[in-house]
Amino acid sequence: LSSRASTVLSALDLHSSRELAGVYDGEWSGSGEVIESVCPTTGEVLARVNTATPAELQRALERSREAYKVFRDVPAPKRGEILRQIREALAAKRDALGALVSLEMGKIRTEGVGEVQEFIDIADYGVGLSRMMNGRVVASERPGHSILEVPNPLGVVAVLSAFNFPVAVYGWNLALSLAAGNATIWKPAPSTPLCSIAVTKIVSSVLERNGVPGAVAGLVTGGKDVGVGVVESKLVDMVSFTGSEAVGRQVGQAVQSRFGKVLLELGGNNAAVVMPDADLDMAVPSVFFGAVGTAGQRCTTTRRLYLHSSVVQSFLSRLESLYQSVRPGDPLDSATLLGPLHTRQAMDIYHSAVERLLQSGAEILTGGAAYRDLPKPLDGGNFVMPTIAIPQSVDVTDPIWSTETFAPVLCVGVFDELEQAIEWNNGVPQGLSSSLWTRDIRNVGKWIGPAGSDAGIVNVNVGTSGAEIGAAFGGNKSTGWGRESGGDAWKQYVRWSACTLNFSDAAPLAQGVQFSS
Ligand code: UN1
Repeated sequence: LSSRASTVLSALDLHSSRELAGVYDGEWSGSGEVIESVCPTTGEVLARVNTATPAELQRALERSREAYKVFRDVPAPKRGEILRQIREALAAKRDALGALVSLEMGKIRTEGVGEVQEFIDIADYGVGLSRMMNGRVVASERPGHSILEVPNPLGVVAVLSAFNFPVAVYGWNLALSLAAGNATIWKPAPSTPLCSIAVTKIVSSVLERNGVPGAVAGLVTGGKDVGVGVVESKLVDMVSFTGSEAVGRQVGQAVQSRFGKVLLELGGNNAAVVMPDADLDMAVPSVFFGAVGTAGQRCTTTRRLYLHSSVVQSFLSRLESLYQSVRPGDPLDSATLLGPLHTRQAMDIYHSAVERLLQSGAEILTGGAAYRDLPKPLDGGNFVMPTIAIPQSVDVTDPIWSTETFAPVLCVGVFDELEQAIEWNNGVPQGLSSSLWTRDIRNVGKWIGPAGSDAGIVNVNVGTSGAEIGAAFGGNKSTGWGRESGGDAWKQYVRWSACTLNFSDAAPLAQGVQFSS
């Protein structure tokens, strides 16, 4: 192992000299297919992980169910106290975990650390929530009656997370699910097993210290079979899935067909709209971060840029020079702004998107190719040039505009009226994030109102990516309508009981119905 990688792994006690166990259900196991964690920056194999066999998966699911039965009786503020300790344990390892995210996923260090911070933040939120998951008392129409709406623990929540946020997305779910009194079982992306093992070690040590069954926060690594096994299991009450629209559709249907609950966070195809009165000193660097940050691999990445005709020249010349100044580098190096794509397949997706643009007659303003002749060890990495393309026209039904390409490819269109830009913003299947740049309050009103952006995230003078945890995160339409982290998202992680209590000496029926002879 390179010293670059071993420094990061040893800080978290992940020794890759042997194969790592990839299943945790109170005990560590894993004797299934071996998956490799490959560093996207260098191509180095970081570790081999033993995934779950079908029998190990089944046992982990059963243990989650048993753990739920214990944990649901722990008072919510006590659960919050455990979450507070998890928060402290994460904070103590913040930089080390952030570096691991950077090493294994490929995002730059500050973003890796930021992602761990997001977990810490949502844990804080969950601690507070543990004393505020209030139900309601509803006025009854019958004398001597009360109606309560009671949030009870739901059961087992499975979290299927994507490679691009290998820590935070699990954190959003775990914090709420744990506060709500559930057991959570995590099936991470097969390409980021180390992040999930490191996080699970930190979480499970706190659980064990508190005498709570480890399967309250279980882990099953693996490929598609493990994912399917989790999704189809009746032992799982809710499946929270983050990933592509194609897989999300299968997950949604599978869970729905057994009447489970499902929470989907699928593709984003997010637009930034720049009005004539926008402050370009803010807008240009923000669009740059939104489109190039995380090498274009956030669900919230800016993929479409709609410029008012009066700002096209100045905006694009400034944006282009930022694009040209950016250099690929080791994401662990604090000077790097551009890391690699996560996998080789992502490079293929990037190349075919560029190819499709060229075939349609689009102008490639900058980028359009992989980097060549990078020095060792970066020559083994998945580095591509951030790309700005100007298609011949804006046709949001064309795949150029309507598909999410998980790579740094930004398509530019020009408009004259805000209404036109909103129509384009809303014209794609996805509806995750959107961003308007203006100083005119009238534009703001249109943008956030009934005829405005139909995305779940509707920003003004703030880019499409980089949301805080306080508001519910998620998108509409083919993004799947799911909401995670802040806001009212916690209400999905409980089973609501509507309880009508009769304190009177009579048993009247509702609506005045008479049923006596
Ligand atoms: C994702 O890309 O799946 O808003 C999540 C953001 C981050 C989370 C993104 N807080 O960009």
